[in-house]
Amino acid sequence: MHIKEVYARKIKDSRGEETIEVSINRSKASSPSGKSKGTHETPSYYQNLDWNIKAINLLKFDFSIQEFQDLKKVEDHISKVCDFSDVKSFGANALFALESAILKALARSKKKQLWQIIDPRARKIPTPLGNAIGGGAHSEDFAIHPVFQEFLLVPKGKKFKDKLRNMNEVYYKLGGLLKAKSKNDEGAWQCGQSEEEILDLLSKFKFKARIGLDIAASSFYKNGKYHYHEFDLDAIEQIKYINNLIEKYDLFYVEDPLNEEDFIGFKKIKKRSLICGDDLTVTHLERLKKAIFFDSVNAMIIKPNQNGSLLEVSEIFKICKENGIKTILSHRSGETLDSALADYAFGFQADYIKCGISTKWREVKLSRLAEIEQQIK
Ligand code: 2PG
Ligand code: MG
Repeated sequence: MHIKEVYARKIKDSRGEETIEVSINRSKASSPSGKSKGTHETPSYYQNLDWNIKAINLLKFDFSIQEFQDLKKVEDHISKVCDFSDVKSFGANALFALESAILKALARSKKKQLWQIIDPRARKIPTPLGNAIGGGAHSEDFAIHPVFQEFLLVPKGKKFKDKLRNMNEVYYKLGGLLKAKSKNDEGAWQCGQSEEEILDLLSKFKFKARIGLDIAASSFYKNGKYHYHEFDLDAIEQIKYINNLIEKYDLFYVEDPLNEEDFIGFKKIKKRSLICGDDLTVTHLERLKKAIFFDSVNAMIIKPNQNGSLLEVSEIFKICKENGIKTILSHRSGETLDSALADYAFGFQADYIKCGISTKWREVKLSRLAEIEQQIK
C-alpha cells in the first residue's frame, strides 16, 4: 500500500476537549486523552496539537507498507524528518493516531479486519473491565465523592456477550440502588457513598461480576500521606489498608494502589488479586522492566495513546506475556467514537479490555468486540 492521502485535523473528544484525528487514504483514526495522567507519561504532542497537525499534513511517504512491522519505516521516517532520537518525541497522541490510521488503511487495502493486521490467528476475546461507579479525579466534586477513581465490574459468563449482559445488568441495578443522578466522564455513576459502602453494595452482585478497583492512589498522595476524607495514611498503613480490602471484599483486580513512584511498596500488596500498574508503568517499556525487576505487579494497563508507537506497544505485550503479567488494554477518560481499541485488544490478545460500560464512546468498543466474537465463530 502506498500512503497517498494524509490529512490531520482537530476533533472533540467525549469531554468536549480537542484531540487529533488522522486520515490515511481516507481511513480515519483518532486519539483519546486522559485526565488522571501519570507523571511519567509521554507528552501527547510535540509542542502542541496545532504543531502536530501541521507536521502530519506536511509529511510525505515515498515507501510502501505491507505489514504491521513496516510501521518501523514510518517511525524512522518521522525521526529523520523531525531530527528526533526517539520517535515518541513526536507526541504520543499524534503518533498513535497516525499509526492507527495507517494500519486501518492497510487493512482496507487488503480487505482484512484491523485485528488481522496485528495477528490473523487471534482467537481469545478479552474480558471487559467496566467502570461502574466513579470517584477521584474523574468526578466533578471531589469533596463528596469517594477518593478511589473507579469501581470496576469484572463480569462472569462463558462468552463475551454473556459477560456484556451481566455487566450491563449490574451497572443499571447499581444506578438504581445508589439513586445516582449523574454519570462522570467515563459514564460511571457518581455518588456520595464512601469507598466501603460501595464495596459492600458491589459484594451483593458477586454471582454476576467480581470486583475491581482503580485506586489511582497518586491522585490523593501528598507529602508522604494518602489523604482520605476521614483519615490520612502513611505508606505502610496504606499497604495494610489495601491488603485488608483485598481480603474483606475478595477483590479480583486492584490498579495503582500506591503512589506512582513506589515500585518497592507494590511488591507488598497481596498478589492473590491482579495488582496492576497504570500510573506506575505508563505504557513504557523501561518502567515495565523496572516493575518486573522489583516484582511490583502481575498485571499492566496498556494505553496505546500513552506511548504512541504501536511497535513498542506490541513489544510490551510480548514482555508481559513472557513474564506472566496479565494485560489490560485501556481507553482514556476522554474518548472518541473510534472503535479501533477493540481490534487492538483482540489483535494483541489482551487478557482484558477496560473501555467503560455506558455512553456511546464506550459502547462502540464493546459492540465491536461482540461483532468480532460473531465473526470468528
Ligand atoms: C485510568 C484512566 C482511564 P485517564 O486512570 O485508568 O480510566 O484515566 O484516561 O483519565 O488517565
Ligand atoms: Mg488508572
